[in-house]
Amino acid sequence: MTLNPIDLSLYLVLDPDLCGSPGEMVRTARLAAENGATVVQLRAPGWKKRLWLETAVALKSALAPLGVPLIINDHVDIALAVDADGVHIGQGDLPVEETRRLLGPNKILGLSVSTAAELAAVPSGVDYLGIGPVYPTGTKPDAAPATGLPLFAELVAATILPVVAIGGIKRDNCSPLLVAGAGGVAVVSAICGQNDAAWATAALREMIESACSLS
Ligand code: TZP
Ligand code: MG
Repeated sequence: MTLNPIDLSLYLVLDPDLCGSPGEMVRTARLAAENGATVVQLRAPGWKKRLWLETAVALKSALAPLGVPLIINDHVDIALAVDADGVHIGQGDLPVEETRRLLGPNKILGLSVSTAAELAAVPSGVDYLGIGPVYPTGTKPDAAPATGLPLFAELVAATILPVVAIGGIKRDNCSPLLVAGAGGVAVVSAICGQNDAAWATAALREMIESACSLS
């Protein structure tokens, strides 16, 4: 676990298909980090490990000077190999205990949760939760059913862990999630594949700031 709590407020999850290429993923990440993204996660289901490694190295070089943490989806070995800031796992990945043991005490560990039962089963060793999908999403075909805002709010209220909301989040629907207690919003298609990723990020950032000033 890190001593400094992670700023989850605008969490970009990269998508290779929407970005178009590994190089475009790195460019998107840099533009987002320069325009208000506070965390970047490399997520690339189906990629071979060599491409994971090369892209993670490039992302780390782009993000570290900007002070934006790099989180690796699923793969503890890649996170350790590139000295990334942490790992994000889902319910079907290595369990939290094993992931934490491999990762050591000083890296960030995030866990995806979609239901009250999954939330009740979260063990210690997790630094933050990704809860969702909150809204329907076309980006992750195997995603759990959307929680909707009322259940999302209940889940946030039932945990002391910082929560980032994910799934179908855009500029026009992010505010209620922050008002409900989320520490931030995670987005894929609201930034990846947008014509102007810098503008898309800055516009989301503006909505987040105004929602946070309400809550
Ligand atoms: N996990 C739950 S929903 C999702 C992930 C990775 C995809 C969210 O993508 P989008 O485009 O922000 O709806
Ligand atoms: Mg996973």
